[in-house]
Amino acid sequence: MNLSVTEKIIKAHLLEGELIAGSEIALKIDQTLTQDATGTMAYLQLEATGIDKVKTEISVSYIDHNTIQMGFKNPDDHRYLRTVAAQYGVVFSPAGTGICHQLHLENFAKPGKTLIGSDSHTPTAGGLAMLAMGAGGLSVALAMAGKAYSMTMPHIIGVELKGKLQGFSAAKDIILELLHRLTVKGGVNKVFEFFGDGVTHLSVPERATITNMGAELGATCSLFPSDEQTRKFLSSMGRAQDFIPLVADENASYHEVIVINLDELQPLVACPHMPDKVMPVAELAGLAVQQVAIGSCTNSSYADLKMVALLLKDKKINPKTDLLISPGSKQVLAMLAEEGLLTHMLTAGARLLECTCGPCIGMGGSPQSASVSVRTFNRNFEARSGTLDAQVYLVSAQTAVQVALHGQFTDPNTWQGSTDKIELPASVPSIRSLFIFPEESIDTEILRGPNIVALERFSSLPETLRANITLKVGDNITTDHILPAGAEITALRSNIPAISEYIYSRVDADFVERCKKTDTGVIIGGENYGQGSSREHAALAPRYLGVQMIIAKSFARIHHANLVNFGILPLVFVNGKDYDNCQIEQELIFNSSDFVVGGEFPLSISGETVIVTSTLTEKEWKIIQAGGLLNTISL
Ligand code: MIC
Ligand code: SF4
Repeated sequence: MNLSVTEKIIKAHLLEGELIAGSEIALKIDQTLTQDATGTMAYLQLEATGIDKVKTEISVSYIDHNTIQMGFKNPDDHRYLRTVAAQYGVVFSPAGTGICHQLHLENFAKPGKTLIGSDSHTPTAGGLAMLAMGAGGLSVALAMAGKAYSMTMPHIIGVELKGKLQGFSAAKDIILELLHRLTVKGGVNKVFEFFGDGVTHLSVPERATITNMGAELGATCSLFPSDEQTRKFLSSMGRAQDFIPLVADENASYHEVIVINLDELQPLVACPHMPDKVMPVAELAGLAVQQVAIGSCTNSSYADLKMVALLLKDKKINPKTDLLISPGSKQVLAMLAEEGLLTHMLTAGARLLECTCGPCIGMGGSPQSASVSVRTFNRNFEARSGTLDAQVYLVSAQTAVQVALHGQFTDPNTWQGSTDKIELPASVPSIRSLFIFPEESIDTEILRGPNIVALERFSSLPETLRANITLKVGDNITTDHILPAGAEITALRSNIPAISEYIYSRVDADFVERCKKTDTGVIIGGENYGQGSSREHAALAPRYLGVQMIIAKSFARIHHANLVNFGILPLVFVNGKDYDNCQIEQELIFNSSDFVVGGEFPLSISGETVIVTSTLTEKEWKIIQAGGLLNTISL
């Protein structure tokens, strides 16, 4: 049988199931990663499993999302994460060391291995030929505890890259082109596997930009083969021993093949407020821009930032435009410093931020009111920047630096400066000594602060569920809509009672009060409900508020899994008109005995029969009936 790279990795890790798209499979997980905003919950859940030490080859806990430390909450969370890591054998990456995905790529990712991470951009490591997937914190905790990871066997889509990027076109434009063609729901339950002569010209960090933002397609993950570029990257990182060659067999078959001709690709931009609202940069020429932000797990590598520094050299950014730069890791920062490149950035007028997520998740760096902010990031959901009426555009680092210099979008045909490709040196300074490996830790007990509130177990699903519709929303609702980010709210990630007060706060200010007035709630959603961030709080906190069912037109993959993990029943409308008829406060009655795995079944809304279905497996239905995954675990 001729296998793709994806199939080879899945086959080597398959514990249950078969390589049949759409069926349920369970995989052995080699590595995990967590970050602080989702990590506290993941480790509280790991503690609840009662195991002594993690059972993975390596698990890493990164502090990169909330490092603002206004008050005791974040520092307490960081201390908890450091001490719990030592206890359970997890590598700890202190605040400021870098962004989880960039650091993981540089230090731990290995071709052919499996990785799940409590962050939706975990597929970044697919740039190094890993099967790397985002998941909820509980799923990651169970993988750390040695449990198999259950998922739907994805359809494997081949993306053939032909030719070579020209001029100022960048890897970012390849993924923007895919988003343009497929939309933010075009990748659900699919893996995007890249091949073709165009692949050989892309460095690992460029590949990682693409696999990172495959998350915006809703994809399970994306990945590249392990080839000469992979070998070069690993050897620069001082990890030549981690290289294995891994390419698809000749004539490997893909469910579908998409072809992108790199020679013809021009600089692209995703317009407000969705990553798939893509158009050529040239069409926006003349639009004034008040802020440019360069960084995030998508575009903060050494090559990205060196290119930015060289284009800024001996120039000044436009005085009406603010330029923020956050390097992806201290390794990148140290290299820029050693080569004198920071000077070019600083003297051009850029502001240098810490090596963290920063403005990407509204941790500072919010734009002015009603202004235009151009970012090299991966998400431009409304209000995510922290400024409700800001217009956020997503571009490559090449485009961003041109915008900062001109104070507006301009036609790429007029851009000046070198387009030479920047290569990583053969060997780069290691920052591994900054990680705290468990054997080196001096922490002997787990320290918690008052903001860290123990987990609640939820009750099982009753035979007859009577509930009221507490909210109705439209298509493409993101987990940022459900639970906004930003410094103030993210500081409450380890405190479910407190954070639940913010659920849907920017969509419907009365939602929480409405939930409090009814015992059990139901949310009605449109297509692709729950896309975006993996934050399980977007399921956990609604469950805490009494939501036990969501009926939507379709669901995003990670959020669907999180709903199951916390015992919320995700159902799908069979007839679109039933969605139209639903209204807040209507009463819903559902009998568990009517449920059919893989089939259609009735429930009643306001006395009318409505036919629904679900994509739940037998196993998932049992988890929902038990009131969530933790209630079913025996280790
Ligand atoms: C994001 O980019 O939305 C985040 C913040 O990294 C999230 C994780 C979180 O909400 O903590 C993600 O992508 O999963
Ligand atoms: Fe951090 Fe932004 Fe990447 Fe999420 S998308 S991990 S917030 S840099």
